[in-house]
Amino acid sequence: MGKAVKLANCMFCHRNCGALVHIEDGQVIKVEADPNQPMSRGNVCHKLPTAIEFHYHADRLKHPLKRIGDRGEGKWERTTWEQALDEIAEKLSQLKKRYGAETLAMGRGTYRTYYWAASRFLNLFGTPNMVSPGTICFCNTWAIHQATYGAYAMPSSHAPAIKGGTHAETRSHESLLPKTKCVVIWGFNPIESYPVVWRSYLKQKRENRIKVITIDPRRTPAAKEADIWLRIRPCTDGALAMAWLNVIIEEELYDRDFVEKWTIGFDELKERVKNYTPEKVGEITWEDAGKIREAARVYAESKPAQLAMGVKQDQIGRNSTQFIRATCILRAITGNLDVPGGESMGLSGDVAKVVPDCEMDLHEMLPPEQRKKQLGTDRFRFLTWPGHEMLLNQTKGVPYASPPSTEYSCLTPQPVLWRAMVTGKPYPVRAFIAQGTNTLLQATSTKLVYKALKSLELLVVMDYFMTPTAMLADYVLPAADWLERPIVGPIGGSRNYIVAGERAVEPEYERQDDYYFWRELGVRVGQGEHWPWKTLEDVFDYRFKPIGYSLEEFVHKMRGIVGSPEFRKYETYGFATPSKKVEIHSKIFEELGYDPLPDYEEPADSPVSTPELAKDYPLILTTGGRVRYFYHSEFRQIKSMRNQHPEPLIDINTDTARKLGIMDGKWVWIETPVGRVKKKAKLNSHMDPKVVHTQQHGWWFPEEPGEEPNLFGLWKSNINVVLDDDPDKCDPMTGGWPFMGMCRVYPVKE
Ligand SMILES: Nc1nc2c(c(=O)[nH]1)N[C@H]1C(S)=C(S)[C@@H](COP(=O)(O)OP(=O)(O)OC[C@H]3O[C@@H](n4cnc5c(=O)[nH]c(N)nc54)[C@H](O)[C@@H]3O)O[C@H]1N2
Ligand SMILES: Nc1nc2c(c(=O)[nH]1)N[C@H]1C(S)=C(S)[C@@H](COP(=O)(O)OP(=O)(O)OC[C@H]3O[C@@H](n4cnc5c(=O)[nH]c(N)nc54)[C@H](O)[C@@H]3O)O[C@H]1N2
Ligand code: SF4
Ligand SMILES: [Mo]
Repeated sequence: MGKAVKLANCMFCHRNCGALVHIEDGQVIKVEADPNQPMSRGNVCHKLPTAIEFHYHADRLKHPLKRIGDRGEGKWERTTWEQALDEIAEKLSQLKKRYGAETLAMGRGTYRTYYWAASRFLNLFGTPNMVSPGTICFCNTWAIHQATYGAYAMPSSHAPAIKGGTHAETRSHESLLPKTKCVVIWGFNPIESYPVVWRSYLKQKRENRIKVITIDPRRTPAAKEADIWLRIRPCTDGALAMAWLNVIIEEELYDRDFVEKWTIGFDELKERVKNYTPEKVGEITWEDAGKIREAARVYAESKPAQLAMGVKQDQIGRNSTQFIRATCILRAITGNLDVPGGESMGLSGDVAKVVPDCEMDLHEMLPPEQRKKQLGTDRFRFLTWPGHEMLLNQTKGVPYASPPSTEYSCLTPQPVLWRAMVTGKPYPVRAFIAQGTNTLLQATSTKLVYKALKSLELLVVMDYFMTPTAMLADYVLPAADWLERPIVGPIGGSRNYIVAGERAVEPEYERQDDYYFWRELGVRVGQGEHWPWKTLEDVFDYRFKPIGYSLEEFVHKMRGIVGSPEFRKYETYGFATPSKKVEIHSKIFEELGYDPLPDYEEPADSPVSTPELAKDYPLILTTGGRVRYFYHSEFRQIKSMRNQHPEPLIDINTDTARKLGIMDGKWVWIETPVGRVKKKAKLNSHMDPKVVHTQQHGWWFPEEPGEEPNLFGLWKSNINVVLDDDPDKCDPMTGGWPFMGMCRVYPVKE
């Protein structure tokens, strides 16, 4: 077999950095950064070298498994793919006959695999119910950008090669920084979440090329480095954004020309923000009014500037959409939209020609009557079919704006799905397929999710490892990792580049890639004509055809393409919104029955909105700040990572801890009205005395027994066990649930 070096792309996270995979006699012997992949250019993170440990890990799933004991009992028999797929297809057809296609729901995770294939299957099958953390991570943001200015605003690029990734980093990348004067690091901690991005900020900052404003309740490295650090009360970001708008409008720091020509609703906004003086917002956010005012001025006066938004904007519950709307408007009225060094929009050149996800998903095949059945659309109308259809329509005829795909902006809100599963209302949901998601760990209200999954007639999980979620399944299917499949990303329309890597090795044992699953299942339920491509390689040959390449040629000749930066495209085409302008007053939101202007609302649980609750649960709890050694619930069994961070931690103010009898490094209970879990205390004098923060969500213990009731220690330290996803506490437009709440903390008695 000999030696080979394969040009692969990493998919431990959605940045898709280039990797050189050295193979000897069929074995992977070395994985290193590829200096020639144009997005990463050799700049990778510490996860890449763990690829071999991950790939050959003894606990990786090797064969399809079928449950033989009670659900959760941990009794399995080995089965074949053929048999598993036949049986799943048969069961789905039965359930469809009995309850309608909508009885099947699918859960996807954060981007790690090809979810358009799942959408394609679901749209053809006839169910509108896909759930995803996308509702509280990026997909909402993407859709809100689309509603406000018709396309997603990402970093403009004028460097020879773009570097970027999803989410916060796409709005803030180093290749833009040569012109950028100011970066606002908002609810974003890139040293842990995107180390590669952090390195570039730090460099620019240390060279005095950018000003940094950091908005975070914790003193993160970005807060330490910042010119201004605003330590706000969690979830009051919306109020802060309104105060910035107040200062920028009152002091006339906005781009008058742009506002007059290219926005609608400015005068209404001017009225609205009058209420939000820095003094008033200082009281709401627990931050100094003078600092709030100064930060707004620095942002508005350092042109061009970028808002590097982290995921927290998506996770504050009730006020999330309106807060994100306010940041969109900040960007627009300060003249930072679609300018070099600011944030550019849309796709260009060959990037725009590759067949996009929104074509691959076959959304047009889902009949109108099935769209109407999507759970939650009576209440959460924006990130579901009603809003999705409006977003699809408005992009028509605007070449740089790509229409959204179903798996991006058409998501059933999770809290509604769990309730439908448990109650059978408004209709029975009897089957769930989870792929690339650890449902029991990522979602809040874990007890409810558990009950929902236990109630099903069919639960299929496709994953790398046996997880707590997989323990409850009827079928557990072994997934191919990124060494075992071609990785091409991103062609969803959110980023103006595409990078491609080849399959480095054939899958070990009986692992298959996720595409195989959907195709084979599709063929078995009568969708055969819609799945012409046998392998992922065939799929990408098809998708690259418009630019004249096969996948193999693309990988070896191009490796990646970067759309040439084109700025102020709106001057030619207008914005892809109903009014062709930036919609400060949003017609889409108005038509959907929501407030067309941004505003602030207190979180459902807070010292202000629930003072009674605060008597018993006096501390504000915010969760999930990333730890570099893990990726959500992943890597807990990867020794080289786990050794660096063996146990779950909670950050707590030193004085608060002393008063509560809590010692550094000791176990504490974190209790809310919903339940309690334990973590180790990490004392910190910079935290607000009334705020605690639990690091990296998704804790389970693969070393512990998996069968019920233990489920790999699911109930012990998983913070989502104590958080509440009551729809009344969610964002009213998207159904986004809060990853925050109120709690009390006390020592665990040995
Ligand atoms: N409390 C709290 N909870 C949070 C957050 C928070 O900040 N606080 N953050 C939320 C956010 S932003 C997100 S994005 C979600 C993430 O939620 P998820 O994306 O569901 O993340 P994981 O829990 O890691 O589950 C992913 C599972 O998929 C498997 N997997 C990985 N890659 C593949 C693949 O290619 N194919 C298949 N079949 N399986 C694969 C992994 O082994 C793992 O078991 O969590 C959310 N949960
Ligand atoms: N190592 C690692 N990297 C990851 C992931 C991972 O699980 N592990 N997940 C990936 C994914 S899918 C995502 S979405 C990104 C997320 O990565 P980031 O966007 O960086 O998000 P977090 O690390 O959750 O939180 C960022 C900061 O927000 C602060 N914060 C908490 N509450 C609030 C609040 O109410 N307001 C404000 N302004 N700040 C607040 C926290 O203290 C924290 O420092 O990371 C990606 N990268
Ligand atoms: S940043 Fe993401 S894609 Fe790049 S090496 Fe690290 S885990 Fe892999
Ligand atoms: Mo995320």
